[in-house]
Amino acid sequence: MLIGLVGKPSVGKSTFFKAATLAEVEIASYPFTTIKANHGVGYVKVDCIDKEFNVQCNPNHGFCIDHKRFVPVELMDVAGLVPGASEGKGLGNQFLDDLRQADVFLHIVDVSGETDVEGKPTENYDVSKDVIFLEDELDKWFLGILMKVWKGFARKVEMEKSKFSEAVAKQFSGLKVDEEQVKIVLRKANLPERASTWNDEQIKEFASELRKQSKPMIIVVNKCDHPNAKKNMDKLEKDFPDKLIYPCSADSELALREAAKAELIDYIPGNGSFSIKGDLTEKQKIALENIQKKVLDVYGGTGVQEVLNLAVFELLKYIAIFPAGATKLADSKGRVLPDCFLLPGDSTALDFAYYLHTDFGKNFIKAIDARTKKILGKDYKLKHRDALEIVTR
Ligand SMILES: Nc1nc2c(ncn2[C@@H]2O[C@H](COP(=O)(O)OP(=O)(O)OP(=O)(O)O)[C@@H](O)[C@H]2O)c(=O)[nH]1
Ligand SMILES: [Mg+2]
Repeated sequence: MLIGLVGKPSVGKSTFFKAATLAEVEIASYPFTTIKANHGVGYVKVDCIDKEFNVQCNPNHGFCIDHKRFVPVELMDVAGLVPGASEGKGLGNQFLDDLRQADVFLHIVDVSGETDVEGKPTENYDVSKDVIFLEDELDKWFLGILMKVWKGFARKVEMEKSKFSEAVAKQFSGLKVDEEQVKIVLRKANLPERASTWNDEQIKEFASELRKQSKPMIIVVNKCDHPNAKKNMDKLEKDFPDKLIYPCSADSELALREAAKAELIDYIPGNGSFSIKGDLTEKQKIALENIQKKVLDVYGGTGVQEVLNLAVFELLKYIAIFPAGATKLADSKGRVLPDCFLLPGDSTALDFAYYLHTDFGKNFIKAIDARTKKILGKDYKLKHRDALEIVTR
């Protein structure tokens, strides 16, 4: 799974990325600080099941603090996008290509209203403009890819009587479009049956809907620590009542995670408070107090962890599954509940077996629920935080 961070320059994409991954990336107040895409590992937060079993887990990947399990997800931070990017403006559309493989987008916007459309300093900027231009650019990007092959493609599909959605998914697999998504778009968009008869407007609508379906998006309202945040956030919510909008202060999250890493504070990402444990300078103390007062007390958290969880569990509807022996929770090396995997929400016990290993899938006999010891068949529909043993021939 890949989460892509998008947005105009200087909104805090790299700050969000660094807060989530603690990777060393460049952050600065001038536009186009990021040129080459950054890849890193962030985490989603899951209530660990170790507590229920009265054990402490030892994760192979990620970590667990206070029975909160942090499961790795891949993150990508790209260069800032400006109007006309799909035609090569700004840093061009090369980095749009970096975003092809993303499953979900976090559109980072700067709620301070103090950066213009190109990320340069300004005042009273209308933040809603960013939502419109960015989605428009992404639509143009999809349309451009579609149009390169459209004429021949639409006719060929009709001639061969291929299933249209299957053919589109195959043609655009590089954009991670799947057949189900195309079907949903066709149901929603009310387009004529024969694709070769679609006019420009209809092709445009199809591209836009396909983009929305295959790259769902959260509008991450960053810099919510800023004095203008409330006013501009209210406007965004009024202008876009149907969009998923979430407040965030990437800068605050970064400060908290760095302080925790330096053992100055105890802080669990996503929590609404922290406790001081090291010797702080007066400056550090004031900075942390400000984060508590202006961000955590107001929003309940910095928003970084919440947004990652929203993307994976609400938008993409993934679930976390723990492989667990029905009689033994440790692996052969003695590691307790070493793994936690993220699977699509509609997965079955058999899908899980195949996910672990093809041989497990092929030789599947049954699954056992490690909590209840109940036997589950191959069609059992997995639930979030299930703990399962797969029994094979
Ligand atoms: N007040 C405040 N400032 C922030 C926050 N997040 C980032 N910033 C500041 O915004 C500026 C731009 O941050 P970057 O993370 O470099 O922005 P970017 O979107 O990656 O920018 P480009 O790489 O140029 O596209 C920096 O000065 C950050 O310190 C935040 O939550 N609050
Ligand atoms: Mg950047």
